[in-house]
Amino acid sequence: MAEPKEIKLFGAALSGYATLVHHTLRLKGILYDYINVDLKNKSEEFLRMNPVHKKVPVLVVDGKPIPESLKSKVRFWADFIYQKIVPQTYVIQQSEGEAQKKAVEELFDLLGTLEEGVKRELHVQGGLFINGPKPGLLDIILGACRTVMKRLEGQDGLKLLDEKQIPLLCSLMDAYAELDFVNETDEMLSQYVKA
Ligand SMILES: N[C@@H](CCC(=O)N[C@@H](CS)C(=O)NCC(=O)O)C(=O)O
Repeated sequence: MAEPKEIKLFGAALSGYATLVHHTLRLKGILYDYINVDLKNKSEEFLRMNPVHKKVPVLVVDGKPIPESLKSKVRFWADFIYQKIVPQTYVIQQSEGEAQKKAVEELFDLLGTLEEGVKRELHVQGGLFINGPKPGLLDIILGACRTVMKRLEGQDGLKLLDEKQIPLLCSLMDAYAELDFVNETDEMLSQYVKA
């Protein structure tokens, strides 16, 4: 498992937003270096990390800065999965023949867009999960989608998750599928799935 090597937090002593990040890291037992930023005289190093908003906190994981925008990016891609990918799996379920083929092609396009977006905007290099060694909100949403897509693959003999087309998403989803609670849930639910 690739653990992030270096975590830095740029904050300010009186920043409530930064305090929240300190608490979260400590609660999760994550070790980090703290850099206190003088908000009246921001260092070059800090400005390089958050050149747009120039605000603390900024979390830097293996050199990759994660300012507040992460929250909206996660929300954006979570919404993309909810609004586009999940409904598309229903279209596939409810169609057959040529129409189903076309629906599968459309799903491939959506998954390709998601793959690129996650790679470009979110994935911490080498991380088992999107944000590093532990699964986060988007991993949960993706992982839940995987369960549905795998069921559809088994039921309809389709190939929906192709490692060649979406290698990053497949590796993230496979890592998620190894987690105990995922398997427990699958096992519990499988009794309700019609053969
Ligand atoms: N929405 C941001 C708010 C961050 C923010 O407002 N930070 C303040 C300190 S509490 C800051 O860096 N102010 C410096 C400035 O605006 O120049 C977040 O959640 O991270």
